[in-house]
Amino acid sequence: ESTLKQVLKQKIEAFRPRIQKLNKEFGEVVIDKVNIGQAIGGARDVRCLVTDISYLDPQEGIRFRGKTIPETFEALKAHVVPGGEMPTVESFFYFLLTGEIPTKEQAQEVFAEFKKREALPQYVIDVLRAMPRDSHPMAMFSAGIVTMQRESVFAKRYGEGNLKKTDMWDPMYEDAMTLVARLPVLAAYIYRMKYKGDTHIASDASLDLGGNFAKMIGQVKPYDDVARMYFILHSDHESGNVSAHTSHLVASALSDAYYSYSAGINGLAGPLHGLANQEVLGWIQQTMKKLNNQVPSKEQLKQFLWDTLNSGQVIPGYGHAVLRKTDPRYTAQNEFAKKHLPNDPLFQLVNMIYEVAPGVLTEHGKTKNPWPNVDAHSGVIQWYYGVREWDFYTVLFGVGRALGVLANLVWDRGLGYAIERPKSVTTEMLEKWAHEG
Ligand code: FAM
Repeated sequence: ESTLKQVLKQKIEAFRPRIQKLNKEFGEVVIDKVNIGQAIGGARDVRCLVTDISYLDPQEGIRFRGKTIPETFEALKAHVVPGGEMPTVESFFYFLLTGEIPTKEQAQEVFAEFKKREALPQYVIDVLRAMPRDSHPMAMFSAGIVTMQRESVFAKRYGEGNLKKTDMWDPMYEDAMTLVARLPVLAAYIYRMKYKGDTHIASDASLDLGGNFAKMIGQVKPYDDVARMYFILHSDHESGNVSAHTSHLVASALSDAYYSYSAGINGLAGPLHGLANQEVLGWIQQTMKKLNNQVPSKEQLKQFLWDTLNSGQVIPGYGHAVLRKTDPRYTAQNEFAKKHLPNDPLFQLVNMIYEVAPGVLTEHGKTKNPWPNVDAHSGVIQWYYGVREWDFYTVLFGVGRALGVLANLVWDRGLGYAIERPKSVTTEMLEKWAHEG
């Protein structure tokens, strides 16, 4: 049994009494109240989910296991790949799951586990090939994931009829490890099949998850670091976002990781969520095209922003349901780009949008947050390195998001979280309560 699994077992067992105590002794303590606006408005800000993997502060952004993004990178310094600047996804996943920084040996074990599990079954390839080649890569990604459900260790063990609730995290962990290991291979297969003439590059047994992904899609250094950075930055954003929440909801019915994460991917595919990064690039390119590929002046840019808003569209990459400041995931990418592609015209345009859009959005007066989110930046770095098939960008997000979602699902099972079942009311009831004040 791997060290990671042993550490997890001990951590989950030590943690469980805290949840049981809260539930039994303090279950009646009120932590929020809900108003009509929230019932109509997507349950915004209602505190009704629990996760210890990450926490999103409206002002400072995400913390993974209590650490900000710069603190996370600093803490994982020993796991930076030689010659690079980003830590391995393997070490980060260990950290997300356990809250502990792994030793070199522990990260090496995760690496070996992934290698053992990563091979994409032929039947997945057959399913992908049966889909029309112009299917959106997110539809292919989701289908590929759900197709592998037949291998779920959780579903099998549950079906055997003697799986104790307190042991459920174990097969969930097994499925999570297999999925995380296979997703980069699945994503790379889709990429090469759809966009690179159906030519494929074999997985390299010597490379870590990020480095191997870069190689399999046909990229060279420093794109391996771009891949590691993307997967880590996109991993988790607490529990209420659409992809994480959907996965948690589906898993709460004791559906396995394959069903749950495929569902989460379907939510990530929406333009208000993960698809925004593809839309940002589309919007930027459209803007450049109108100016014969010249970088616009600030005045011209301002006009384009207003044109977009006036036509009833949102400015993609700006605004957030929880954040109220610039997303530190944007900042981390910005720092990387400053170092590696300072003179890239699209990068310069992204910076110019950052100077102009918050003012325009503030004047427009609708959004609660005029600042950029993660998606305002991601496409531009991909484009620079030659990953120009922007349909594919959300798949990259999906490979990364699995790290957080699956860590959460393992803990959901470990702590025995209940099937989700919020209560709905009718409009007539709302009107009655509105009338009564
Ligand atoms: N451009 C124009 N209008 C915007 C806007 C933007 N970027 N962001 C919010 N608004 C509008 C919003 O549509 C709403 O208008 P209505 O009252 O007419 O419906 C109003 O401002 C209030 O919205 P809010 O409370 O500030 O935001 P929400 O919590 O409802 O929605 C987002 C949050 C992210 C869906 C929204 O800001 C948005 O549509 N942004 C653009 C798309 C995007 O970048 N999504 C990616 C989010 C990202 F972090 C991710 O999931 N990867």
